[in-house]
Order: sequence, then C-alpha cells, then structure tokens
Amino acid sequence: MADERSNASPLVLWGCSTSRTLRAHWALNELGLDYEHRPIGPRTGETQTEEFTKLNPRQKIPLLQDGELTLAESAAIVNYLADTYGEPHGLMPAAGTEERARYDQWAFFVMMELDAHTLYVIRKHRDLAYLYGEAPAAIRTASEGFAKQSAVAELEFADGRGFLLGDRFTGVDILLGSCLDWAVAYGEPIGERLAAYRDRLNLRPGYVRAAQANFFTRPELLPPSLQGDVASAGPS
Ligand SMILES: N[C@@H](CCC(=O)N[C@@H](CS)C(=O)NCC(=O)O)C(=O)O
Repeated sequence: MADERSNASPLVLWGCSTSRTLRAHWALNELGLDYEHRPIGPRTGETQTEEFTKLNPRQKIPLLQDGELTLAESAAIVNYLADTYGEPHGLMPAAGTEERARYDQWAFFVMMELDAHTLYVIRKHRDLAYLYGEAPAAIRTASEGFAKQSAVAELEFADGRGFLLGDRFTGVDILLGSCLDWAVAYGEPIGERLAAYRDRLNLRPGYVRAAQANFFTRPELLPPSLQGDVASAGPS
C-alpha cells in the first residue's frame, strides 16, 4: 500500500491503452499503490491539450505525478516506483550492487533493442504508416532484429529461473513482459521459454489489475481486432 508520502501527495498516472502505459500501471499495481488514473489516449488529441502539454512538453504518455515530481518515460516511471516504493516487495536491487548493474543492463537492453529499435520500428511503418510512411525493408530488418535480440533474453531462462534476474520479480520483468505482449500482438515469434515466462507474468494479480485499468478503462481505444483480449493487446 502507499506509504505516508503518497498519502500526502497522491500519485496520478496519465495514460492508457498502450504497452508503454501498461508498464506504469503494472508497477503501481505490483506495489499495491493507490493512484488516480487520468486515462488519456494516444492520437486522440488528448496529449496535445494545454493542460497536458504544460505537464509534459513531449506530449506523450505515460506520465506520472507524485506530489511535486512529474515524470515521463515508462522505464523511468517503473524504476522510480520500484526504487521509491519497492520495499518490502523489492522490485529493484540496491544501487551499487552487481544485481543492480544487471538490472540496468536489462532495462536499457529491453528499451533500446526490443522497444525502440525493433517493435516500435515495426509499428511505425506498419500500423502507423499513414504517419511515418511505408518502409517494408525497415520492417523486415526490425523483425529480424527482434528475433535475434529476444533470443538473447530467451537464453537467460535456460537455467530454469522464474524471472529475468533470477527468482525475484523486479521492474525489468515489467519492461520485458510488456514487450513480449507487444511482440505476440504483432505476430512476432518468441521462444518457448519466453512464452512460458510471459504466461506466468500475465497470471500475476498485479498484471491482471494493470491490464484491466490500462486496456479496459477505455476499450474503444483498442484496435477492434484486440478488443476483449487483454494479454494480446499491443501498444498504440
Ligand atoms: N519512450 C517513451 C515513449 C512514449 C510514447 O511514445 N508514447 C506514445 C504512445 S505509446 C504517445 O504518447 N504518443 C503521443 C500521441 O500519440 O498522442 C516511453 O517509453 O514512455
């Protein structure tokens, strides 16, 4: 549950319906934190309003407010929540430890190699081609890149570990799990161990509550093909 700080300054999360916003909902729900949800959606004009632009000049979701702090970037939000409200759940290894260095390695890897360089490239030039243009070669190489890089994450599970860092669920599982949902929604193949890991993640009560808030507060924002299918809902 929220500590004294959040009781004094309620957490507010802006955004719904995408894999990036799911990450923030998931961290909040894993930690059992109360928060106010402002369910604005992408490409609705709702990220362009004067009120939201003042908070986030990037005009992007998710955005977290915690008292005086206003924080953008889904991975930064997950890490902030894990760091600030993590105990006793331990969603983030302590700073200065080898485990924390591995956490950071995986966090940057997932955000760069799986989100920005591959899945989002596919999204930009396929579903959002009307905005970013058709680029079949970029889609093909991004798809190959996702296969190659996700295979590295698959290898990590060869020792039978439950989560990316070992036996403990942490914030990097939120980052990787959200990308696996995204990949499955896009028909990008994932390895057997990653598929089993994703199944386990999707059964977590924190994930189920987060997915409900993220995807079904405004189900009209989901692509028609995904409506009614939480675990397969991808970003927009
Ligand atoms: N790197 C950012 C990406 C955020 C982002 O691009 N969000 C998209 C939706 S997934 C957005 O808000 N786009 C603005 C809009 O469509 O109005 C993060 O991980 O938070």
